[in-house]
Amino acid sequence: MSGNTTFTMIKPGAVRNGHIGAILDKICAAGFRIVAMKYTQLSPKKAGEFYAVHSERPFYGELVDFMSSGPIVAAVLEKDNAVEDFRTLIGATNPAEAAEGTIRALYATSIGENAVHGSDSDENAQIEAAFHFAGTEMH
Ligand code: FUP
Repeated sequence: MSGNTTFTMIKPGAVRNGHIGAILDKICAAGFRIVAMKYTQLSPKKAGEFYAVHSERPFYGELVDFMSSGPIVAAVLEKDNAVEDFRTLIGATNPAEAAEGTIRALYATSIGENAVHGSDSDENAQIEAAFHFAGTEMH
């Protein structure tokens, strides 16, 4: 059975370009409930830890630099079928391939600077939510 929790980050590019409000609007309009949220900045070390699964990939260095380059919004979201529905809402990793109207189609500038993160499994949603919000009460 699929879970009802996912985790997202509005990435530094989308924050710099002034899209926080529009992105949160789309998330809420799609029926997600924000149960925890913060405006924060990842250190290079924390960004490296978050994306450790990609540490052998050629884009890892750029990804870590980008994700630690400015403030982000991190949030835990609830909805039925949260992981899959959120990935549908954000669209493909590469904005050139993202379906029309998706958050990445609208606000991403490249595959590396693709506006938002969305967990890819229920298990990772729990791990990623804990990474940012361990000890925080969810409402
Ligand atoms: P997604 O689950 O859609 O966020 O995509 P991935 O887990 O495959 O990739 C995580 C992040 O790595 C992306 F958001 C951006 C970066 N990335 C690149 O910069 N280049 C690539 O070819 C693939 C991913």
